[in-house]
Amino acid sequence: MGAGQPNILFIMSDDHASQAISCYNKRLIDTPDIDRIANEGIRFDNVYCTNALCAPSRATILTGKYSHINGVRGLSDKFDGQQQTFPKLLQQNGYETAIVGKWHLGHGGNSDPTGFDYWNVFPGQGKYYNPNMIEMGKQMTVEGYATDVITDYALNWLNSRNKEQPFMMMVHHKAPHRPWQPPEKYVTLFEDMEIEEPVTFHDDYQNRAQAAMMADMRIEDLTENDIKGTPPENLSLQQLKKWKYQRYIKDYLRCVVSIDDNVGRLLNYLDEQNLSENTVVIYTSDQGFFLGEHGWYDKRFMFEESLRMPFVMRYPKEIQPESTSSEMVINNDFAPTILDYARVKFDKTMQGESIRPIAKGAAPANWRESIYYRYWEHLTTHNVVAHYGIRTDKYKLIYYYGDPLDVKGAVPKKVRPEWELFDLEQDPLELRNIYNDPFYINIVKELKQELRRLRVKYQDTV
Ligand SMILES: [Ca+2]
Repeated sequence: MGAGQPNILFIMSDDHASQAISCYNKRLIDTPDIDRIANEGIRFDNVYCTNALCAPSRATILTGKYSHINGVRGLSDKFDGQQQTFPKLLQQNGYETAIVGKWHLGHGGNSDPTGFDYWNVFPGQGKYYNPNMIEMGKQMTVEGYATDVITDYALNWLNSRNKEQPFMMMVHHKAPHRPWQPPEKYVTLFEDMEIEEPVTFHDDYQNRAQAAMMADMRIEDLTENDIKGTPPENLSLQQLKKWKYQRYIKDYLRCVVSIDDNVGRLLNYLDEQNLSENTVVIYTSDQGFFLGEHGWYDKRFMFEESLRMPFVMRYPKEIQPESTSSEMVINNDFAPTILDYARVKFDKTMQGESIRPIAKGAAPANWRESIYYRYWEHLTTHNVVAHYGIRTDKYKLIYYYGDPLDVKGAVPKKVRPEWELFDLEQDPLELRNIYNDPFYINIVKELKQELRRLRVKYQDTV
């Protein structure tokens, strides 16, 4: 193995909110295998995606760059695989590389996975049952449940890899993405219990920008396909919402239990092969998700539940067990971090920093104190207004600029621009927009200055 380069196992699920991982929050579910990574390594508590949507987050993770630089601002944009990515750099520097599962960055032309010695991915969103897969360009249908199938292929590849080289494998689950279809063995799990609703379940969207009221992602609007059944007749709107929530959250959690099982399979394999010591294991999700908070499902907004990504990492050689960090991390940091562990240099056009020193125990001097976010897909599915903003440890300032700009797929309709400010200490649930409160005039001024600085720094001044 070249110059002490560790193996890297990057496991990412789709739409897995940290509220549904027990090392972050014990309210909903027990996830012993994901927790094991945190217990034997580090749990990062403030990791944020910079555009809370599947394809954009994936493009940012591969390139270390913001959406407007890597070209994937929304779901209609295809990824240009000719650009620099961390898997390519690893491949050029002694690693054998692979990706299995969800790709979701387009296919054909320049959009097939590049930088991988082996790839076997779903076309588009992928299916839960008997999924179609494209293995190195060849289409096939595989019998089984997606999360198990992906892990099977991952284990097969690990077994057949070239053991003279370090490996980097990305295992990308479709679950627990909509339509939340669980494996057959778990379809009745949680059936006899009532899952507690989140405290903001009955949010009425008052005292906020119109964007929240406009959004079309309320629990009561979940379709029969989503909840796999027909609601009882004569329910009031409130009763219907509560009924649908139980159906929704239970299926979501059933999918998560299966992910956790399959994370366990990979961890066990590393143990059996004596690979645990020399492998960096990461578990994350492409962004967070609303699990009934604010009365919603889905993501897109810069609000905490969708902005926040789970991120746990284990590397016994460097990371103390049961470590935690509250430093602000963004998904642009993943590529520089992995390259840092692999001892591979990268050019500074990547818009992130390595968090390896933080995981080792000390944040570099002048570590960031604010993060920049931008959601570009104006008024598409779920009718969310495009916005950008800044989050510090105490405040969040969001600007709904109300213009579709030239983003592919965006609806060409302008809406009234609006600002939102939340005091995250006083109002962690983000229920009260205080942008117009005179008490915060100076805070707003400072945050706008910092927002401008970040927009210039990241070359996003449109
Ligand atoms: Ca996603």
